[in-house]
Amino acid sequence: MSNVVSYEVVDKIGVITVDSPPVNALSQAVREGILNAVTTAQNDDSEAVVLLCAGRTFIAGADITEFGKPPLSPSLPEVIAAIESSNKLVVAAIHGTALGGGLETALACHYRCAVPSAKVGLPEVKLGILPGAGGTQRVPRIAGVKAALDMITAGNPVPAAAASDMGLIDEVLSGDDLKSAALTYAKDLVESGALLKRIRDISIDPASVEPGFFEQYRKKLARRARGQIAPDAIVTCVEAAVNKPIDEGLAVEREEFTKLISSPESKAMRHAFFAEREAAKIKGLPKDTPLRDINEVAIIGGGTMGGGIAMCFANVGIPVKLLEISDEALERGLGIIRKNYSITVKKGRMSEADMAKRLELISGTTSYDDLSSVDLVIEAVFENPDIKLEVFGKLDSVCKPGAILATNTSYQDVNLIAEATKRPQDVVGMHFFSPANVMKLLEVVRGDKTADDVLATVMKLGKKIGKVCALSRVCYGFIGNRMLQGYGRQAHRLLLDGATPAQVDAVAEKFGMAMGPLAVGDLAGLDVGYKARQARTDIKHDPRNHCVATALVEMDRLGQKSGAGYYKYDPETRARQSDPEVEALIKQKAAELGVEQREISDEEILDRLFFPLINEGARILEEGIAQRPGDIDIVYLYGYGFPVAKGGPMFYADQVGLQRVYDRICEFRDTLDADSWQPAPLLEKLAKEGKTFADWAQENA
Ligand code: T1G
Repeated sequence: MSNVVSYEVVDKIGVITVDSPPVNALSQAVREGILNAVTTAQNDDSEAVVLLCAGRTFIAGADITEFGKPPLSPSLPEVIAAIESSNKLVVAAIHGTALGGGLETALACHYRCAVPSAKVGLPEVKLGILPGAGGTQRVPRIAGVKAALDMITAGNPVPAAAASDMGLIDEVLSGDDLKSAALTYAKDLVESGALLKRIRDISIDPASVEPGFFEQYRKKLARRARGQIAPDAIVTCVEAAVNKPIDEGLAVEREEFTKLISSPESKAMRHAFFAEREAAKIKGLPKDTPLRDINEVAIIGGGTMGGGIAMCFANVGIPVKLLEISDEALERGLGIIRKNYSITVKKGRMSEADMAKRLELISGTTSYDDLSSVDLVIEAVFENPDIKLEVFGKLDSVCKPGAILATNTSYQDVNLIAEATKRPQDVVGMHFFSPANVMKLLEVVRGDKTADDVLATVMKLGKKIGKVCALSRVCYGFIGNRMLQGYGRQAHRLLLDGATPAQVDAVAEKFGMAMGPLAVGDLAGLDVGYKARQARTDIKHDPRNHCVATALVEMDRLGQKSGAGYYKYDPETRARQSDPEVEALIKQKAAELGVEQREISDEEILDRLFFPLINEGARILEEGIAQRPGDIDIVYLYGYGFPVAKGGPMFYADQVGLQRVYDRICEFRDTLDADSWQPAPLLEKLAKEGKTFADWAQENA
């Protein structure tokens, strides 16, 4: 039939098999293949048709690489219309993940069966678009309006059992042989005289939706939109599913889809999708680099970080040993883990049995001798270089040959740590972000001597525990925290220059940051930076970069945990409130340092916060600390709350234009502070050549 879609009749059942690796995306060839097969089936002796996929998954959606190119016929809506209007039963047989256009194709079928491990979802919102082939019209017709909205606006996959409860799947199959189970199911349907169930024939009674429901739903979404426009458009479409006949609803969906697909937000989110996958690849490392087996893990240090990391492994069934210096500290650490899990259980997101299973995988010890069997150790002790070196010396003496020795340090020199052992090739950085069981980013830090198979193993393992990995070479702060310094510095300098904390944070949050820089300082605790500054006696700290923060700590205003920092916090709700006392303090500090305060525009705040990220990112690229600009974007998207609708700092820079970024940095250099605003040579070069970071990535692929 075609290279990627085949059709055969088995026992009077027509079987359409899509075989288009890696994920059976709906490329033009796949669409055409399915359309031809369905057309053929109309006139042969088959009694029903089964649509299934070879390989690891059912259709994972539209082919994202075709976006932005001229449309090729047949369109997905045409294929879907052909399936739905078939005069013979069409049954979708799902394994792996039926996503986006894949699920929409399945919803055009008259029945859907799935193996128990299958998942279905409409993840389009994560690409800044919406289901464009009937998903917004068909899902509410079978699953109900609220369930459909929750599913489509969140974009998360739903497991087969839950999908069956929602009516999205008619039959959860037993057994592992998808094809034979699906054939049996199709034959049973034929024998029982099952009707051609077309979702388009269902209509929703508008009276079943409470008055004001959509308006309230939009408000709820707006609170977490952070620059995204697709969620609101999804509500518009689902509203049309309720109030209009299906063909009109489909037209509304098409119109909204067309608007979104060409939006800057979607372009940014598609960039993020591919950058995330690219970041997992290490340049120069062959795809078939052998991996080390990781069957047991140990964590040194049972604090918030160590405990969170332990949970990541227990969550995927890997046994973890937690090492602490005393029984008391160990009990405290295990207690925090138990508390974290029980909160999840209380929220209804985990069963008691699941919690018990995970807790059973986490054991405690106070003796390094217990670590002789583990395959990976992650050190998560204090950021004190002497303690870290001592820990690695001990690990070197007790761990078996070939065990991977990782440090979770945020700032220390991984090469120095590696040299504390006789096996520097086995030492690597695994920099988790707090809370480690929640935050998606894992910065994998490659020491000068880290072995290839260690890197490959850690990247793979990172994905297994649900993290998005990005590789960094060794430097102070690695990619993320190194870049953050300029951002934090400018937030502080803006205060001295005349902006208020609320103004600075509001600009960052309007841009889409999860939280403004000063509010983040309060959340993390202002004492953290204070101690870090004190520990760095090797450099001279300019008071203009920290005097207000330092004064706040010395006034015991440590941030949220002490009820006040840059802001005052409501003890009940933790809502932040501007504090005139802080505004007076800022004025006083500015006067002491001879800084003349002035009115600061939002535009200036925006550029002064974000351009330092870009400038340092350019240095990081040039020095080879990061492999690609996309890797830097991934670090910021998953580790620092950068808005995905902006694609990450380097992608954002390309959209603003490197010439403008460069010019503005030069202007700040000349008018504000020459030390902080030296343009990175790579930025200057690309700006002068009229190029983008994306061009650089291509030239250096
Ligand atoms: N199009 C093109 N390439 C894709 C792709 C897609 N939809 N999905 C994955 N790939 C590539 C990916 O870049 C990678 O390539 C390889 O496949 C393996 O992916 C009309 C508008 C299915 C859960 O958003 O969520 O349908 O790096 O590493 O971890 O409404 O891929 O190897 O060269 O992620 O096993 C909606 C996106 C599209 C699904 C598998 N669908 N994909 O995860 O492998 S919009 C999606 C995924 C749409 C309709 C519309 C995951 C996966 P390379 P991987 P994985």
